[in-house]
Amino acid sequence: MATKYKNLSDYDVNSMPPAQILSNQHYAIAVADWNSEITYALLDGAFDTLVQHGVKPENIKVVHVPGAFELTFAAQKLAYLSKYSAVITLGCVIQGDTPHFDYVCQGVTYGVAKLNANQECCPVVFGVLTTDTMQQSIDRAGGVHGNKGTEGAVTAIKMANIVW
Ligand code: INI
Repeated sequence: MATKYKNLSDYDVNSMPPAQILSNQHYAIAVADWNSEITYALLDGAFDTLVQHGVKPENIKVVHVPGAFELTFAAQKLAYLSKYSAVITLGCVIQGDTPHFDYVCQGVTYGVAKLNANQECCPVVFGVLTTDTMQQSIDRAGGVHGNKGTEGAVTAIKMANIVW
């Protein structure tokens, strides 16, 4: 498992673009309200990391959707506005007693992957936790394994600032 080797909040600060550049960029975050005790911690991690690197709080659009399955629609809407340097999706899907988990995970994973393959307005970052237990999610939402939201923000900044 990846987090065995990497803390989600660890990154090389020196590899980030200067705050001066980021202060002129707009970012969007789509966050699912399912398992909000987790996803709001991811939101804090993503938002704070963007601001820490120079993005102005007023240049960060946050959109709430009911569940992870709805993240694709929100991300598509936001991406096609062609206003944001990147869109970050944040969600938390936890294994239950039925195959519903697999369908939600599959839906959002495929949806975000498809968005990245089929549009060039901006990158869409996958900040969705898919875990077997609530504890595994807690550990990745500001716990012992860091914060997936922080990783999402760092990824968004890096993707948005690649010189092609
Ligand atoms: N949505 C989540 O974000 N996390 C979950 O763990 C979850 N579970 O377990 O069912 C979940 N389901 C709701 C789903 O994302 C949609 O909102 C729903 O199916 C309506 O489209």
